[in-house]
This record gives sequence, structure tokens and C-alpha cells, in this order.
Amino acid sequence: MSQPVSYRIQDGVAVAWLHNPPVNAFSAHLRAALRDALQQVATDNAAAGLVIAAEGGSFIAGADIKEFARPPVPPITRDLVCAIEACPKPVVAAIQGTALGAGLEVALGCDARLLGPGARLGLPETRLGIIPGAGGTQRTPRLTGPAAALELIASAEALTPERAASLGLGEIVRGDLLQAAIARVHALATGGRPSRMADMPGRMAEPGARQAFEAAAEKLAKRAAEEPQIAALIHALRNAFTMTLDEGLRAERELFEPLRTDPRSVALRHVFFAERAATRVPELSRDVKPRPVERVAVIGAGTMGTGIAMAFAQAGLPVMLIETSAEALARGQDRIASLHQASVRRGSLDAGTARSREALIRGATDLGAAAEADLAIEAVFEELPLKQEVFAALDRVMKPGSLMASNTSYLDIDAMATATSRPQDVLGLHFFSPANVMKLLEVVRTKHTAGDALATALALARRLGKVPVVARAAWGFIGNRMLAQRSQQADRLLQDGASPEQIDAAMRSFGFRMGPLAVSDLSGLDVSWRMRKASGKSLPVADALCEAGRFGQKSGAGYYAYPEGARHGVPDPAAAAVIEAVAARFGRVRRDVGEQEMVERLLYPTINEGARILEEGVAIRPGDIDIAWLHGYGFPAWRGGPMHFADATGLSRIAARLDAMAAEQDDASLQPSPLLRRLAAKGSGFSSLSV
Ligand code: T1G
Repeated sequence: MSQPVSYRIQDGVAVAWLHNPPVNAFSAHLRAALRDALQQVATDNAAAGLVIAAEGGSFIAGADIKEFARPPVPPITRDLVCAIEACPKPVVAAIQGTALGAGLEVALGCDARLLGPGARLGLPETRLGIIPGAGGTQRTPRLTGPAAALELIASAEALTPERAASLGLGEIVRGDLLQAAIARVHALATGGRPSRMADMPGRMAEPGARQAFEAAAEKLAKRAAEEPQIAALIHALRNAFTMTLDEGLRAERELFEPLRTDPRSVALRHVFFAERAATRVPELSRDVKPRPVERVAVIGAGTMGTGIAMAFAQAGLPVMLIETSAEALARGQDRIASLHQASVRRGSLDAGTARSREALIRGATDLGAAAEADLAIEAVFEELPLKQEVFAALDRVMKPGSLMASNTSYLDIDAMATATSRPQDVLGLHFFSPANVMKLLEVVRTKHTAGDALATALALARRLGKVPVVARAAWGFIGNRMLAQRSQQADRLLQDGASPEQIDAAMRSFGFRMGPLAVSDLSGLDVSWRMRKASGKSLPVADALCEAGRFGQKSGAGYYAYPEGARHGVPDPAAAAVIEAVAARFGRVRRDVGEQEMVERLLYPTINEGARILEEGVAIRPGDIDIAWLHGYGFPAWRGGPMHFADATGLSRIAARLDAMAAEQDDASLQPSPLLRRLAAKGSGFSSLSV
């Protein structure tokens, strides 16, 4: 392994070049090598001081997150930053790329921070359920002021050089960054160094700093109540008003350590790596080149088709939106325009961008308009024969090497592929509504899908800002197949005596932003009702509500009533009457159902279906299932996803509860899958399967 730090003298200054690919994570060996460079420069007569520099996209991307699972190995970053501050010679950070977390904390220990155009500075630790642990909560406020420090660290955002400089975190360099850093070392060596952070209250002492900070903390009160790392961050920053730097560093460490080992942070770090692993397909080598995609056709201008067209336009890709009639096309184009206008009114989109995006979306009523597209995505009515017709027609008009994808949620993509002469160019791109907003993209490969077609879909997901999860073509792919289990249990819980609001409250207290029944009302009960009828499945309560014309918000009533102008659904005796009638029809004795029983019945069969999906090879790894649920169904990230949550709960407990549910509900399909039972018997977890 090449040296993590190469120490070279240039123009009378030592330069410590960091090299720990791919992102210069501040791993133990890099920390030790930087410590050695600091010791070397202190007595190196050839060096007036030290520049810390790196090449590529990262200066230092932060602590090595993989190291958090173990006790820290010396030298820990906090001590190294103090060593930089104590260096008898000037130390300057030349930041050309991301300086995040420990990366910025190292730079804060330097006499100066010079920023190249690619510099991005931030302290994103709160995204991992922790706080900066190497002085970030003590040095940052001295430079930026305590209120700005709180906002920066709580947001976990990465700052552009301009924004960072305006906050006092660094100075922008227009020319040669290294030369500027070398010159700065000489200037500091001869002209005197700034006082150390330890000796200066800096902007902590500014008039009004405390009030501004407390006001910023007040704005974060809700987050502080829900997220321990935000409460700890406020506490650490507040210490900086009264403690010396050394006292503040010690107090910061005491706040940091319990967060590092907290299950929430363990879950968030699992999510960090799972999101990145989900883009890797074992049998698809990284050098398989994606096919070029410069023009896209979307077939169908309904809710999904227009959302997908918007998603591509947002990424700057020209879209041909194709419908069967001018009226249907106009309706789709009007929908896009009104969605953009709503965003402009809300201030989340400027009018110019909205116009340029709409200019990228052209319309046609003839499939021939897809001829020049590199990719066509169909989002027509969920009927297999219709989709097969569309694929056969696209096959006749599209150029060789172009890709054809289906946005279907449930239907057989293999059957669509074989309706064409080129099944190797067919796959599923399952967007989640609203397609221009939801992050999850299920990339569904059939047994025919070519490797470069899959690579193209993965590259496209990144370009669209989506989080891809690869699934093999099977009913419901990953997310919806598991969702069917949760929906079945919700239906049974209603028959057993739980109310819609109790079920939704149980899921909200688990961490979902919205309960499953409120989500059904939002998306429309009729959508899945049609699918159930087509596939011979039934959810007695949901079916009865649909038969009564209660499709949810779109019809003014579903599981809840939606009085004119009401922001949320309200309990509805009419819905309760439908539920009681169904319960009577099935001879259910209604009873009070406890919250724990609801959570277990809604989640454990869902997890069990995830185990079957792994056994069948529909999903590659458990982390992929977690990512699908985080970005497609609102599973709380601080729980890590259903499979991570299952491991944290213990599979033997889940297996025992599933056996009990199967007996109580007289439903053998609820019994633990062979994989879940096997892992439980070994005292192991799904994480032992990670690929
Ligand atoms: N530790 C370990 N591995 C990391 C890593 C990190 N900090 N950052 C990235 N990787 C791996 C990642 O898993 C992937 O691996 C590869 O690098 C490329 O990443 C003490 C305690 C820097 C903006 O939270 O935001 O410092 O999949 O695909 O899109 O107070 O990575 O190739 O095997 O994301 O170009 C704070 C996390 C840590 C920053 C680059 N720092 N990283 O994005 O590449 S806590 C962070 C990122 C801390 C201190 C505290 C991004 C990036 P593989 P990538 P990218």
C-alpha cells in the first residue's frame, strides 16, 4: 500500500500529501502518518512550516465511518488537531475537495484554510446520529459565531467556498492553491501567526451572539426532542460560551461517545454503506460500460408518466411524452405545468428553471416519436396485454441498442420482454409516486436483461438523483411484495378491533411519518383494489370500503373522512361501520389491540417476506431491502430499515412471534421462512448474509 502521507519539501515548506483512496477517510493509518509528518516538520530545518494537501475529489472526507464500530485507535483526531495547533511552525490547509467532519476539524486546527474552487466544507456528523467529536463544536463557533455554527452542523450541509469564506471558515484562492499555501506558510513564519483558537473567544464574544444562538436553538427544539444528536449538539455549542477550549473538547467527547454506540447511529451508519452497496451487482463488473442515454421517451401521460417525464427533465434530459390522443397529452402537459407553477409559488423552484424544464418535454400522439430515443419507459394502464402491445410497437420503431423499460408495479416484465425481438434490452424501472420526488428506483432485471442494460439503468439512477435497488422480476419486486404483508395485517387488525387511527398512531410512534392507512387514503384505495381484483387477492376491509366508493382523499372518504378544507383525515363512523360489518361477516370477536401487538403484526410478516425475497434471489442483499423501504415507504432511517431492525430486535424473537401469529390467525403462510428460521437457530442475523 502506498504511503498514506508523502512528505516533500517544496520552496522551503514541507507539504504533506494525503493519500487514502477513495476519499481520504481519516483512518488510523492516515492519522498516524500525519502525526509523524507534524513531528518531522517541527525539527526539519529545511521547512518553514507545513502545508496539508490532497489531490482528487476529497481533502479528507471525514473519520473512517467503518472504524466507529470499534473503540478509537490513537492518535484520535481530537488529539491530532491539538497537535497541529501546538506545532511550533505554521500549518496551512490547502483544501481542493471535500473537507467534511474530521476533514474540516483538521483544517480548523491549522493557522489558515485556503479554498480551491472544488472545496466543500461541512460537519455532516448529525446525519450519522452523532456530533463532531474532534473539536468541531468548539472551534467552528469561534470562527462563524455560535448561531451559524449550530445551523451549519444541524443541517449537515456541505458549503461552497464562497459560503464557507463568508462564514469565516476559509479564504478563497483563485490561482495555484499549493503555491498560495506555501506563500502563506512563509508569511506566517516571518510575520507572526494568529492567536490560537484556544486563546480567543472569537465570535463567541460578539454582542448578541448568545441571543442569536438561543433563538437558533429554539428553532431546533422539535428536532432536539426527537434526535439525541441535535440535543447533544446544542449542549456542546452552549458549553463554548463558558468553557475553555480544553474543557469544551473534553465535554464534547463525553457527549460524542454515547452517541457513537447508540443503536440509532449504528442504524444510520448501516444506511450510509447500504445505499452505496445497493449500486453494486456482484456479477456485473464495474468496467461494463453503460449505453449512452441522451433522449428519453415516456409512453403514457398519466400521474406516473408525467412524474417520470419531470424526473428526466429535472436531470436535463430531453423527453418525448407520448399519449394516444391530443386530449390525453394536453391533460398530461397541463399537469406538469400546474405542478411547476405550484413549486414556483412555494418558492422551491424559480420560474426560469420551470420554463427550461418544460421546454425539455415535447409531446406526441404517435409511438413513432420514440424512434430517436435511447430509452423508452412505458407508464400505461396496468394491464399486461396493453403493455405487451406497447413493447411490440416500440420494438418496431426504436433504433437498435435502445432500451425499453416498464414502470409497472406488479406485472410480469419477462412477458413484456418476450413480446419484443430484443428481450435483452428490456427491464423494469419502477418509480414511486410522485416520480419526480421519491428517491427510490427499483431497477428490475428479467432473465434476459443484458449486463450493459442494467449498468445503464444504474448510471441513469445516479444521474436522476435516485437511489437504485436492483430486483429480479417477480410479483411485486421487493417493496410492494413486502407491503402486501403489512396491508394484510392492517386489514386483519381492523377486523380484530383496532381503529384506523390506532394503527396509524402505532406506526407513527415507531417512526413512520405517516401511518399506512393514511398513506392508502392519500394514494387512493382504488389503485391497489384494481390490482387485487386482477390477481385474485382480497383485503376484506379495503375491498368493502372501495365497494362503498370510499377511495380515500380523492373521493372525500376512505379509512378516514376528509371534510372540506380539512388538512388531515378525521375518524369516520361510516368507516367504522364498514369495518364492523366485515368483522361480523368473518365472525371476528372484536377486542382492544395493544400497540406492541400492532407493531409486531405490521412489521414481522413484512420482514418475513423480505427473508423470502432474499432466499429467492429477488433482492441481492438485506441492505438493499432496507434502502428500498427507507426511500420508497418512509421507514425511519434511524431504525436502519426492516432487515436491520430485525437483526436489532433478534431473529429468534421474531421467529417465535411469527409462529404464534400463524397459530392465532390460522395462517401457515405467516410461519417463519426457512432462511429466517435458520438464521434464528444459529443466533445470527440478516447482516451475516451481506454480499
Ligand atoms: N468513511 C469510510 N468510507 C467512506 C467515507 C467515510 N467517511 N466516505 C465515503 N466512503 C466510501 C464509501 O462507502 C464508498 O465506498 C466510497 O468511499 C466512495 O463514496 C471525527 C466522527 C465524501 C461526499 O459523513 O459524504 O468525521 O462503496 O460513493 O459520491 O468529528 O462519500 O466505493 O466501497 O459516497 O464521490 C463525517 C461521508 C464522518 C462524509 C464522496 N463525514 N462521505 O461522495 O463517493 S464522521 C461524512 C460522503 C466524522 C469527526 C466525525 C461522500 C463524499 P465503496 P461515495 P461520492
